[in-house]
Amino acid sequence: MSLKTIEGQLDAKGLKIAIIAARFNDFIVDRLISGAVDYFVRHGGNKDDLTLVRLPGAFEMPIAAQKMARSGDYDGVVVLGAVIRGATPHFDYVCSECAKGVAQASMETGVPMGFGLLTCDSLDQAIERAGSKAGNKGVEAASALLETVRVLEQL
Ligand code: INI
Repeated sequence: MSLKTIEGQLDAKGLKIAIIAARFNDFIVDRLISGAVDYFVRHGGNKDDLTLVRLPGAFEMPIAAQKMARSGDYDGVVVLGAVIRGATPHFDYVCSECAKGVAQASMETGVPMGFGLLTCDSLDQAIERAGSKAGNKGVEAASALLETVRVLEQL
């Protein structure tokens, strides 16, 4: 039995992508940005079709994601940041508002968004996910976005 299946090709050719990145923990986030940019370019994307927006922290990213998605100028948005747990509950608010806001912006606008927000208990965990032991979550977010853009085109 053959099953009708819709899948996305990992081809970034011609796509206009917004990359929204936090300045907070920039030495980690810069590695996520490099990973995402490298991924798009190695999958046929043009660097000139990528737009990078820097914002203070993860909390500010959803509003920019929403505005860029609403502009109609982008096929997809990838959000990159790193939240590292401190001594107070601040971490929980920043993580949940960022996740909720990005999901809401994506659903409202119909523009797919890759969610590359590290939510770590320690700096070591963040380093591991920014291009070392546990890979690069910027690459994973870029890849998930690309696949989703190409699937949505066919639905
Ligand atoms: N923002 C981050 O992106 N990462 C963090 O680890 C973080 N911590 O831990 O505080 C953080 N806070 C700032 C927040 O995103 C806002 O920029 C700030 O509250 C001003 O609105």
